[in-house]
Amino acid sequence: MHSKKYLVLVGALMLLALALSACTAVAPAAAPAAAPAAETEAAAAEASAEKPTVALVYGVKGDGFYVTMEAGARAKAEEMGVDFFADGPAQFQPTLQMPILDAVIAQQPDAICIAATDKAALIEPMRKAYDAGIHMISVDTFIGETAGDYTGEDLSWMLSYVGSDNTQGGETACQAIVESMGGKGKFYIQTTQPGVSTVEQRVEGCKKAIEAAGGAVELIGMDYNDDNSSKAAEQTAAVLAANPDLGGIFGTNLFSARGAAQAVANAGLTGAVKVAAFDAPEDAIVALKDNVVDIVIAQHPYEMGQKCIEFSMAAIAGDTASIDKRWPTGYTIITRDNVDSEEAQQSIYKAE
Ligand code: T6T
Repeated sequence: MHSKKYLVLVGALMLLALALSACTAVAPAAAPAAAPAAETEAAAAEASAEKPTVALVYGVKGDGFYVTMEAGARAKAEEMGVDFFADGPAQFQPTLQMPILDAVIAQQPDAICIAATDKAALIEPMRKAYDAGIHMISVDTFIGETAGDYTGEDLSWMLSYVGSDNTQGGETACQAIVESMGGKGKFYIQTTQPGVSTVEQRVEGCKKAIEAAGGAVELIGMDYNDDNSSKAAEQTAAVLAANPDLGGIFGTNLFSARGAAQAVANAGLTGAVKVAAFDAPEDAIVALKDNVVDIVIAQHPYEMGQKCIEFSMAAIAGDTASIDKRWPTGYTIITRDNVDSEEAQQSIYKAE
């Protein structure tokens, strides 16, 4: 499929070159040159009508993280002359994301950037896209059991994994909370679902930070909220009620942290329970300023979207050698000390 489009493009360029040389080298024979020029125009028009197309399949609709990623991808696509479209499920669920991926494959884009909602369930559907001749790139989440390393044989058909270093992010978040708890006390984690690569790694990183406290910090529990902040708030409220001496909470993503922060504020425990929020929607920044949240880990979803378009275009042009199999996007760590800085303000996610 790619080759057909690009043969047309190459053909058009060759015809254009021929027409130009006909105009300059054989200037007196102007009349016969008119026919090839007309043909060239038609071929060029056909080629430009066949601009490459890249699709983004994100994790869930209306999540500021993916809204920002889509904005980055769209801006880069416009800059590079790429047709772009994006879609994703109403809930962060593989069963809802798979039919969307199938519908995207049916539209035959040249490349797909995808945030897989489950690291196992999406492998076969994504492989189907690759078998249909579509270049495949992971954004945000990865698939498989190799921690996002696509250099091995099994997943070598995946071009790249563009996303945060989530283990490191989780460790940074929890180190900060352990420190603000004075290195001791009870800790609780709010997370989304099993099988989601990003939040799994954040939990892993957080546990490292807790273990580094040498037993003085106790992880009393972890709940799954299904990416639902109301459920996260209810679960956290129950834990707070049962553990009035809780010291710290890690919310592993936007919805987990939102629910945890609401529960802490509702229980009148602002300041007494330290909260780390992964992701940076506007309300996390407000909670930080209000003392409800103590650290916000802002990912760089806009850059993820941009990078994915760049890598897609390199692949479409046949230049896979220039594509990094792993492209870690960084973080902006936001605290009350730097929240008003330009960098922190720029890293706040878009709401729409
Ligand atoms: O934290 C992000 C993303 O990195 C994760 O994979 C799923 O949740 C978010 O989209 C935030 O809601």
